[in-house]
Amino acid sequence: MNPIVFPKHANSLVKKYLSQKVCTVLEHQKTDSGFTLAKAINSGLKNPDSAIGIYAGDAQSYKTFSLIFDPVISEYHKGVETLKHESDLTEIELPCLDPENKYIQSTRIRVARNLKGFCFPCYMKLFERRKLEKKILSTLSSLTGNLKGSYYSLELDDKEKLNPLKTKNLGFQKGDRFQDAAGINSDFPKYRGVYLSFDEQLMVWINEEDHLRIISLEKSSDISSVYKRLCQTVTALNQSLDFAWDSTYGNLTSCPTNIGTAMRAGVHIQLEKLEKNKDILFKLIKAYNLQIRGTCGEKTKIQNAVFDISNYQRFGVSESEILLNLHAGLVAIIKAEQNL
Ligand code: CIR
Repeated sequence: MNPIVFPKHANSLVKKYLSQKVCTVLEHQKTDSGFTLAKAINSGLKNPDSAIGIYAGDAQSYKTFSLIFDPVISEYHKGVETLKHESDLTEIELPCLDPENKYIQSTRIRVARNLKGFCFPCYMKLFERRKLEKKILSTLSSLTGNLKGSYYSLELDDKEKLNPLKTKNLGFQKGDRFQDAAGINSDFPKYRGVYLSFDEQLMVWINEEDHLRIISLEKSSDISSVYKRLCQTVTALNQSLDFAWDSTYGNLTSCPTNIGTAMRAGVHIQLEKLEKNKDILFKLIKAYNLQIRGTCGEKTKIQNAVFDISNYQRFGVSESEILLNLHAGLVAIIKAEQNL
């Protein structure tokens, strides 16, 4: 193996913790499916502006390469002293945040899940993607009531004029250069697609960064209702799909920022005054351990003062703690906007 040399200006967590000593121990290790350290860190090597810079190629990667994953996880998921995770998917009642929809345009909660026995998307072969899509589609077809919907393959995109992938923004796009270098885009767009419920409040992305991204969304600020739909879907799917899970790391995901709950709960919120007083907004974001993303997704710009605000931490906290904390943070942010 060539010596691993990160560009001088790279500032990723993987660079910080991949000492020569750790490298020497890990460079000849392989998971049972053949995933290596070189493959895991390729995204960080090719993209010096990576914040994290490492992806898991299968469930076993977290244990095989724990010498590098553990310190990265501990630093990203601040406050996690000993690695351990317990999950709790019980519904929760929270007061409505913005009943007149003055600030919050939409609420979205997603969880990532991967299936036991399959490599993760950055290391999947074409036949595995095909097998996985088929398996997940057969489970989705058993959803009932408001969870019923249709599947739109990304492969149909150019041919079908009425395909919602063309007419609506369902969010599933080819991965960015970070995901590309990790291998997540291989054979794109084959065997990828979006399941959309008829009421358009549930989406399931198949074969994106994780095998499944289960997304519940509403054009309201009703976190409890959005979460209830998510819990119903995850529970229903889990009856026939075996999710990759570990008692230390919780749900196992491609990116170590998502392990644990694998949940990102957030809103699109318009904050015209706070946009001009970003220091106040940033203080509140920090105080409540939240994160801001751009209007159109991670690493995009803020348009029209619309911020995507969500939980930062997904590991070492339970799902209900995430939601309570998000709710409290948004109450404080809306109050600050009103006071300006
Ligand atoms: C990076 O290392 O910057 C990318 N692989 C993306 C990491 C995941 N997202 C994040 O930290 N918010």
